[in-house]
Amino acid sequence: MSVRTTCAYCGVGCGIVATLTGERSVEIAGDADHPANRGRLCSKGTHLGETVGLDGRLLHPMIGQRRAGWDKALDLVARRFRAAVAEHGPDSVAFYVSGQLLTEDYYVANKLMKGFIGSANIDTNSRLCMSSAVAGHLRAFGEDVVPASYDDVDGADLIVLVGSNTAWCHPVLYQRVRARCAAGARMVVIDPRRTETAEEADLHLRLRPGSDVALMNGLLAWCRDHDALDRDFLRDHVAVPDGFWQQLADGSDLWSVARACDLAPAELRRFYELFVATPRTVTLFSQGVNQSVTGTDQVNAILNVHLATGRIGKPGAQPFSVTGQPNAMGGREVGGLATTLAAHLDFSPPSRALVQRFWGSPTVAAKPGLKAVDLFRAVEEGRIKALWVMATNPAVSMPDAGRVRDALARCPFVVVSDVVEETDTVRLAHVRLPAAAWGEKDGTVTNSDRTVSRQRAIFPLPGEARPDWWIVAQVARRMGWRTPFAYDRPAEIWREHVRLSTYGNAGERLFSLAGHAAGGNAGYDALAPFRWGGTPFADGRFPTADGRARLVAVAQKPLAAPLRDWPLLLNTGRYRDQWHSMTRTGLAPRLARHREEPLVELHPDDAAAAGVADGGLARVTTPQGETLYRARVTDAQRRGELFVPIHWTAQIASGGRTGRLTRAQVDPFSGQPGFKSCPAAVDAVTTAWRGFLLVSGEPAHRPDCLWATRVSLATGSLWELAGDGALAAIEACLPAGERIEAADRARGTRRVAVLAEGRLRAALFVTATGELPPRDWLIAQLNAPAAPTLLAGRPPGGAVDRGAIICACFDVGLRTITAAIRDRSLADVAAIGAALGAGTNCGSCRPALARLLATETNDAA
Ligand SMILES: Nc1nc2c(c(=O)[nH]1)N[C@H]1C(S)=C(S)[C@@H](COP(=O)(O)OP(=O)(O)OC[C@H]3O[C@@H](n4cnc5c(=O)[nH]c(N)nc54)[C@H](O)[C@@H]3O)O[C@H]1N2
Ligand SMILES: Nc1nc2c(c(=O)[nH]1)N[C@H]1C(S)=C(S)[C@@H](COP(=O)(O)OP(=O)(O)OC[C@H]3O[C@@H](n4cnc5c(=O)[nH]c(N)nc54)[C@H](O)[C@@H]3O)O[C@H]1N2
Ligand code: SF4
Ligand SMILES: [Mo]
Repeated sequence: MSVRTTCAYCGVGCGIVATLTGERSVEIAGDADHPANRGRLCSKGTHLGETVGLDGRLLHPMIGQRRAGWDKALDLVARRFRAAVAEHGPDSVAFYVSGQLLTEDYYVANKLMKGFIGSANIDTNSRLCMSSAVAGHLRAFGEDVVPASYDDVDGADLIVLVGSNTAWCHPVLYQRVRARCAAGARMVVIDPRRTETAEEADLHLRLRPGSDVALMNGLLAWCRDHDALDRDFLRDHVAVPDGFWQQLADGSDLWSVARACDLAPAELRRFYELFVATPRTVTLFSQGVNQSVTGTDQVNAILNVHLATGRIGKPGAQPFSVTGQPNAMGGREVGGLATTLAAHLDFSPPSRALVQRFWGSPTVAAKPGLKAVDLFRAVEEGRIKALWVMATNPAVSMPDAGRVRDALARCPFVVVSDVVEETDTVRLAHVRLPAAAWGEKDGTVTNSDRTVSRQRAIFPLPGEARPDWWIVAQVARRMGWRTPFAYDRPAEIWREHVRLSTYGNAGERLFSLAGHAAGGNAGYDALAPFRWGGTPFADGRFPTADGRARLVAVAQKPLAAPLRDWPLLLNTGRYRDQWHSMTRTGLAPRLARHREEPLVELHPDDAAAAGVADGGLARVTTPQGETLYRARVTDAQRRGELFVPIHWTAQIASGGRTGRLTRAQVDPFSGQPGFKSCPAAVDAVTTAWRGFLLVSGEPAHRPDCLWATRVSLATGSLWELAGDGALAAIEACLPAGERIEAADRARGTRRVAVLAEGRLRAALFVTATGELPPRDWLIAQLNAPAAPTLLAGRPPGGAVDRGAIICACFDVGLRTITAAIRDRSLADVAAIGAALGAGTNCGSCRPALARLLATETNDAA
């Protein structure tokens, strides 16, 4: 049986054909007919099948540590929310939801909070993700509409990627960008880091973090001075505030901008000239722009340039804010942010009246609710008496996450709906509700380019898991609103959502799903991907009162000089093969090996100053907290700037807890936190020993030492370790069995292998000063008959070490690739593919392959 569905992960929204191969196993292929990906998938999508097992799943409602029936759990939730509202008013309760809910789930949660409880205290993790883009769109266009589509990428001659590591975070869209470049388009990357995306750019502007407004204002001034404004478009379709051009003149000459951005005037000029010469330009942006305390201004600086040069609403000429989560866009459509009401309506009296009439509800929230950071502040201060978290892990992903965790621990009543049993947030819940996961749910998602697709169930619901919409509707009914929440299936919710989008909408709101509810339940089941909104702004009309877009005067804010105690800036972001807090990608062995440990990447000069060695441990400290990382010394970082990943949690590692480091400063318009730059310091951490533990299955207990990170394997788990204490505690993690041991006092090494029936069950390798063997061969020995060279950590014939896994699809390591490039004189990425298979499936590793080719050829020359 094959099911057409949509990927669980990013906002590209790739179509998948999933073929059931067993009770809980599935074969994943790209859907050749889906407009978002035309059959392609990245490493994460390709390996979705490794994440659908039931180990670690939350399968029953839990009250405290006790299993409870659904009736009991739902009654308790309804009673506690009702009691809080009765005693302290509607604003004493809150929902914190997620762009990983389906549209139908989201719609019901929003309806319950805003229309029936009567508060707008429902905010979403999209606040942390693209609320600055939303605020920027509202200021410029009057409605939160992303005008671009993926087809515009296919039609662009210049693609500018601002604050986006597209190759890693929107990989299938990135392949479309590269295909366009192969056909002659240019690619400019604006990012302080030399990412794999930047490595492939025709021009990489490594600007000073936070200087994007200066750069874009400089571009706009350059366009004006070089006769590149679209005067007709400005006259007919854009409102320009008084004094806009005079204000822009300040500090927008090439030299001042170059200084502000820490760029060479010549490279800046090259970008500006390229832009002026290329009418068909798409500027694609994401978190490097949004996640800033000046994020909304940065968005408007980009939109200003596109509006003033008429590069909007035309094929191949668009600003393009891409969304991160699979249904971030759907969340915006239903009004899941505390600052919007529903269906792109706001809290104005006529909008409220309209929505209230449509819902037939007793009340509608009168004002915007608390934005995420304020919401958790209210929890901390005891103003929120009952909180319901759905499909997000705020104890990890909120800024200053340690404080959020404390706030959750103090909240009188916390409900968490999740698919896994243990997360850093779930741990703090009074009631845990088992949600249906990807592969079990039915509904719709909207991707970055407004394409709505169905997610369809592949498996039956396991245990007592239920879809999120069902759980919310059940609570609503038990709170007394039976009829408005009498849904039996997601199709009914979808039809209501479609009707609301057209209700009292004679074209004032571009968001309309008119015509997409037809066909009843069967039509919903068969719903093919479609894009709403056509080509917005193609006629130059904008959804403002006067039909004009707005230029918004924005000025570069002064950037603070480094502080004495916090001389560095901490930048945070993503790895290619992990998704957020790793509750799902962390299960996939093939995804684990790209980057096994959380790294702090830092410039050689900063490493030298702090005494940090490549491959050693380093402590990153900020005013909020501290945590450890493995150090990677690299000139891909600018001097003075650190980069760390957001993925590792207490479930997986003792260190790498990035959320604790970040600060809760937000953009004043959007409330989005400035995750990308936080004052920080780094220092070296030395330990008495370093080692690794390899076990079939899980260790007897979790290794407890200064550094312990878990890596999923197909046959068990690998733990990278470092510490000072005695090894007895670590050895206690080994399973029982026949032991073979070796020790070398001089080098402080100790090696233990545990066998059962002659097969390797576990191994512990520790060293005080020496080297540790590569892990690959030993991993392959797990459960195999013990080789005589086990304790040497290498095969009888000598060393084979594939190195870090570059190609996750075919499991090809770095050393294998470099050797093949050298020995077989491979000249391009295609030749590597032909020789090793690497890069020929999902293509996510193609930038890495290109870089290996470049370094190997350089070394050879
Ligand atoms: N593999 C993977 N893919 C994902 C996700 C994932 O967890 N893993 N998550 C998804 C989600 S929800 C999101 S929101 C997207 C995020 O996708 P991206 O926005 O591409 O990802 P990030 O790594 O957060 O940050 C992007 C870049 O912004 C740069 N940057 C930092 N400061 C500045 C600055 O001041 N100016 C500029 N111009 N750039 C700056 C950073 O160096 C970084 O390379 O990814 C989605 N896709
Ligand atoms: N420092 C720093 N912090 C960041 C960012 C950054 O760049 N830097 N990026 C921010 C951004 S853009 C984002 S989007 C957030 C992401 O942060 P989170 O949303 O906290 O991350 P996830 O790990 O995706 O959490 C999703 C949770 O929902 C569960 N889940 C999965 N599917 C379902 C389902 O169908 N139903 C239910 N009920 N639960 C489900 C998962 O098990 C998991 O626990 O992080 C933000 N935090
Ligand atoms: S690009 Fe990758 S993660 Fe994103 S939707 Fe497509 S397959 Fe999934
Ligand atoms: Mo995001």
